[in-house]
Amino acid sequence: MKKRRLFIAGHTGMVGSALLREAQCREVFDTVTATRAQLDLRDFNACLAFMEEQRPECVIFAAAKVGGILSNSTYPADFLYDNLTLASNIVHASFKTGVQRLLFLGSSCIYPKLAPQPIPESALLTGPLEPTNEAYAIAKIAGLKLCAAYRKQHGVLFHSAMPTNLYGLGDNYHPDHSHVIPGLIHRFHLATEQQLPEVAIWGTGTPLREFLYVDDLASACFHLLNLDNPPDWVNVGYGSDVSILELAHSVARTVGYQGRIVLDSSKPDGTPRKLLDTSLLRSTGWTPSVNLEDGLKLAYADYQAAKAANRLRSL
Ligand code: GFB
Repeated sequence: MKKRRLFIAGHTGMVGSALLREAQCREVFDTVTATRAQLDLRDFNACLAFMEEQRPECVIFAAAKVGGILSNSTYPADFLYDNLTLASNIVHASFKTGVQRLLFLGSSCIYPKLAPQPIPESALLTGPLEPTNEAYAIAKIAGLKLCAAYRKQHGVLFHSAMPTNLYGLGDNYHPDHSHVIPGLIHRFHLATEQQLPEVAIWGTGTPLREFLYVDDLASACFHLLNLDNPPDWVNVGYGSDVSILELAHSVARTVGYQGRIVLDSSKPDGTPRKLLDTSLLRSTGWTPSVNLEDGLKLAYADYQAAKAANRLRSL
């Protein structure tokens, strides 16, 4: 059987590398990738030349400028410009070179700050966004709408998946720029090594977050690529959430930290809750398989291995 030629845009990031691992297990794909040094996805002509040369039939769009709450709120221009540019370049170059199918990855932050919980897909554009990640959210909404518009106007199968907060192998462990799980793994690990009596977590500890292990997202993406008539966008979540304080205790247990957990209320909380309604995706036959406890163990083992090999990502 002829393999489908698949371009994974952004294969060196946490999501892209999970997609690459999953694609390599699925023998139906012949996977194409390009490092940032080989291809600057913010350069439209370079994108077009690459796609013309490689001629993928299918694209998964995992390239993005991402970061946690502090990074998003400190660098809104970078988050908006980079992500808008990536979306318009990759979608348009794919269309111009005859790509038949494209899956665009967004984020649960596209929904209004005070959306009903769990958040259905229909909540999109029904209210104001959470200010700490408005720039990123607007770029992701634009990307989703771009795919839907190309599908409507040109009949190409460009569609989107909106994952909840992700974590897992190859995460970014920068102390300020990372998301909460890698941020806490790093902080609790150092505190254990240095025998510190307490660790501060950001905000009030009360926000609720849903976390999905990145390999589950990768399996959901390939599931979506196999649907004949996928929704324009679909939520990809775990199905339940935890408070940030509960999460901090779980990370402390995973790392083996036994000191106190205190709150640093000078840092922002962000949106109070963002639990996705995943009934649409589940109705197509997909469910996640890694629970938070197991996922944290896998992520911490990866952190330790990366640290020992001096290849910890800290961007
Ligand atoms: O993961 P996080 O940065 O993303 O923060 P968001 C989640 C919650 O954890 C917030 C708290 O309430 C933080 O205040 N938190 C506690 C910490 N300690 C820490 C810490 O050490 N580091 C971090 N980062 N947070 C992101 C968006 O929002 O969600 C992105 O900024 C993206 O755009 C992502 O969409 C999915 O869930 O608040």
